[in-house]
Amino acid sequence: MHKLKLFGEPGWGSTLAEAQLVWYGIPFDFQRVGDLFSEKSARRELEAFNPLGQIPTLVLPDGTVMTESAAITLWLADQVGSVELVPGPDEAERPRFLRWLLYITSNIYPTYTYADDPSRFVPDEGARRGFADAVHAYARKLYTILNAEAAGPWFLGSRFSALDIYVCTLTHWKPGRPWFEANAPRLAAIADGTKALARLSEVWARNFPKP
Ligand SMILES: N[C@@H](CCC(=O)N[C@@H](CS)C(=O)NCC(=O)O)C(=O)O
Repeated sequence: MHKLKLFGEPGWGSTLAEAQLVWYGIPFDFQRVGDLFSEKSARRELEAFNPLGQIPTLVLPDGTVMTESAAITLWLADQVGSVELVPGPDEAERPRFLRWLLYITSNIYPTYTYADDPSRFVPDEGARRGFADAVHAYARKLYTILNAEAAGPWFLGSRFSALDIYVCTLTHWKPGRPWFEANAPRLAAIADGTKALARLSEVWARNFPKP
């Protein structure tokens, strides 16, 4: 039987899926896609599997393609029958977990989609800067709300979950670690705690080699 194949790029969104695969001990092949914004061929090759040209893209042994990191998160937990990263249906933390997982992927994640390369959405070159600034400001507001919801030591409180993997990954992106430390210190602390987990150390070393 073929292994799972994860299309990704170190430090990009594939980190979210990679960390969970490693956590569960699920074997997978990692296929680097290259820089999706600057390499046209990288995007073209990925689009054969995911027409949106986004990572993570996970191809299952039977050829089924999974995209959307939240869907992958829930599916992986189902596959292993584990509640380690995803609170189960009977757990009190389940509603908060689902709310904030979807909040991250449906509110925060699109700010990167739109502002990473505003030329895709704003034809007028002179308007791109203002658009990107507005989207970045909105992202900071979204992170401030997320920070206020973080219980500590983990996002859900005493219970570690996939949300902490998201927080650890996202705090490596814009608006940058110093901003998180100053404005979203609970998220920065969760990132530190998650980065210190021996079970994920190889994932962080591969994806975020610099501190
Ligand atoms: N909703 C998707 C978003 C994935 C996503 O935007 N990934 C970024 C990399 S961090 C990407 O592939 N961007 C390329 C693009 O938007 O064209 C998810 O949660 O998996």
